[in-house]
Amino acid sequence: MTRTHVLATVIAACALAAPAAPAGAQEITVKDARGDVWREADTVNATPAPSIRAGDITKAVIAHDGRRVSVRIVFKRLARKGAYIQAAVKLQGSKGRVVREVLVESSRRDRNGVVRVFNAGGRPVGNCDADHDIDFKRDRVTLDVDRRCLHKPGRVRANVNTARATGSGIFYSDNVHDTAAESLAWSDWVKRTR
Ligand SMILES: [Ca+2]
Ligand SMILES: [Ca+2]
Repeated sequence: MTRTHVLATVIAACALAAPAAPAGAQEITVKDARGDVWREADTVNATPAPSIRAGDITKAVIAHDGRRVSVRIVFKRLARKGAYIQAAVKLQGSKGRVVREVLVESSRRDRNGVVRVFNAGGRPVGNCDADHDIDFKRDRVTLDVDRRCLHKPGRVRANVNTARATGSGIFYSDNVHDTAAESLAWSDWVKRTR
């Protein structure tokens, strides 16, 4: 799903509170560089914007226990409440390599944000229990899904890309894996704890 596509998509009007990763969950932390935000005037042309702090990821924590897979994305500064922000997190389970994309978005209309889950082909996945939380004060976005959405894998890994948009339609993007504008990389695998 491209960002243009995502922007054009009507945001559903529902918001759920997301619990933090349960104590004892197996988790890994992926650290990202600071000052590696990109400015994207369209879906093709991107230029480095090292002075931009809003939307600059500093780390992501991926956790996996017997029930849920969660990803917490921490920013140098997230955005002002009401701005359009997007966290696109792909999760892959080791069992059958099933991929789900968990998309969290907030906007002026949906300040607390919404979460939706898609399959690898970009089609919505029903019957997948997903929660999210956008914490503007602590500059973080958290999401989690029932691991049954990934066919109960023994290990999972994640790909994390984020973006925010200005009122004039300029995107600023970052990912947790490298200093590129967008990344297809996967994190290390995260085993489940019982
Ligand atoms: Ca960063
Ligand atoms: Ca980065």
